[in-house]
Amino acid sequence: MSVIIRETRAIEGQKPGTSGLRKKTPVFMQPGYLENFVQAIFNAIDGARGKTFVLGGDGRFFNDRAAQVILKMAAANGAARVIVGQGAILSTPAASHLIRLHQTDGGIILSASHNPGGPDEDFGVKFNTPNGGPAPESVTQAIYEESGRLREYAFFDAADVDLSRIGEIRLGEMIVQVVDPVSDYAAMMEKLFDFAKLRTLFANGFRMRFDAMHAVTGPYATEILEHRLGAAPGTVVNGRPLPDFGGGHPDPNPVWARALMDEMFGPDAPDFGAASDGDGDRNMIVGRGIYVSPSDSLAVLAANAHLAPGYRGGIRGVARSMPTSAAVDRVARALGIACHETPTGWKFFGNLLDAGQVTLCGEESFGTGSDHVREKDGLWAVLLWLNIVAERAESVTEILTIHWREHGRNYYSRHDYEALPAAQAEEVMQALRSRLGSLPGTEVQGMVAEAADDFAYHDPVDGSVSAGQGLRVMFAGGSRLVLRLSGTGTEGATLRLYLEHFVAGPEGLAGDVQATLAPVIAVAEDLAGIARITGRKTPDVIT
Ligand code: G16
Repeated sequence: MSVIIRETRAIEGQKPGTSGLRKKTPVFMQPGYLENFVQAIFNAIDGARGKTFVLGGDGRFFNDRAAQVILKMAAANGAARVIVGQGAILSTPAASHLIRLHQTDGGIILSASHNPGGPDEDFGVKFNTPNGGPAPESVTQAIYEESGRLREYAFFDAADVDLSRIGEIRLGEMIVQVVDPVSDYAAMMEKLFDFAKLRTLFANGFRMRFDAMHAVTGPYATEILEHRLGAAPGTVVNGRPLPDFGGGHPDPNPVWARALMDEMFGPDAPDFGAASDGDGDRNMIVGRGIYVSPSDSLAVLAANAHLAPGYRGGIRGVARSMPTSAAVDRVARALGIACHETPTGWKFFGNLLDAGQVTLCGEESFGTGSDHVREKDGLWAVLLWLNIVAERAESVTEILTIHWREHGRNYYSRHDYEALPAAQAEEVMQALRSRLGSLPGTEVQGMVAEAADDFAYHDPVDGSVSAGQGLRVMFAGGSRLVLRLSGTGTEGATLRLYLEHFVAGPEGLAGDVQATLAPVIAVAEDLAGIARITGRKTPDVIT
């Protein structure tokens, strides 16, 4: 067993996006590719010598192989210890928690999140910093520069480490500490939520369906919901993680979690439905016959968080990504707390959370979380919802309806156009960008534009500026459209159009979402010309 230095060519284009580096699995499996990126991570953080890291992933195809490579590279780079989930499994929020719990020097998470997995699908690697959160732009930029520069990587030539048993194993000088992926996370949830109350809820016949989508939350949800809270066996469906997620998209939205939606809108719907994604950081909440949009979910959680033990003292502030609806802004105003608007990407919440300026944050892309970790957290959101349902003794429909009556309703939808030729997507962006300056004060199809810009974020904590984060047009009365390019797709370009329209109520709170948004959709076509430029008549995915 020895450290060997292997040559690698610098591989172009390994720029980490909104959530680490995501590529097709065969790209990651090319000789030296994963190794190049991992070495770049170590180089970018001044080496791994003497450091401790967390390692785990969502179990998708190549997860196990990649974990072995990373362990051997960590050993060769002089790391002192790597804490790894049994079987190389850790959900993203559980990894974030372990980084914080053990005050490590960061962690490497293997996942392409909600993207499909398998030999021909997607794989991903991301680095989280010692605060437990995704690396900020300064770090991802340094990794990118390193990956284009380095010519060799260090590798420890040894047999694979047995990750199937909990305990400590030596790999050269380094200690590999294999831990149960679920127990520390479950213990944290017990502290944040009223488990006794939730046990009573289930004991009294409350019925729930949790769709783990054959992804990483299966074991977490089964342990917490069925074993610790006494939910009926079978509450968790698709609970066995599979390397290809059973062939589906592990993406908890009405399109990809169709079976759950059908059940929740069917004749024998349970009281509560939820789903989580590949790596466990996203969530979707569905009531009996009612879908809760992620933006509304964030607003309801902010308004009711004080009902759960972990947030009894109230919340200090909230943050949402720019494309997320302004529903939570209205709650913040009512509570008299600050509301921050950040670019898309969980990493932008990190500074605000670390500085204690916000307690809850969320994104339209099915992400919600709090200061308990530095990632969005799917099961956490589900448990907070359950805690609120139990405390209020009301259904999801009642909670949402009462919320809209009090705060008004921000009708909201996102239209995705996937796998577009990059030049076409850029042409659409440019069509709108070129008109931004002339829009304010003008009327487009009967709607008055009040403001328009290319969103730039000024981080109030470290003063950094992130420009070019999405084009937005705000209309009188609280309507808005936003256009941006996805940072997580792996095939061509994905264009996202976010649509919003505010109704103060009490009339018009129960309208059809797409019909209510029709005027904003028409204005978007007028301004950006998506159909005209791309030839696409309808979006690929509507959420
Ligand atoms: C990642 C980030 C999220 C972000 C999303 C945006 O999600 O972690 O914070 O909202 O990407 O994706 P896009 O750029 O495609 O709109 P995840 O769940 O994929 O890690």
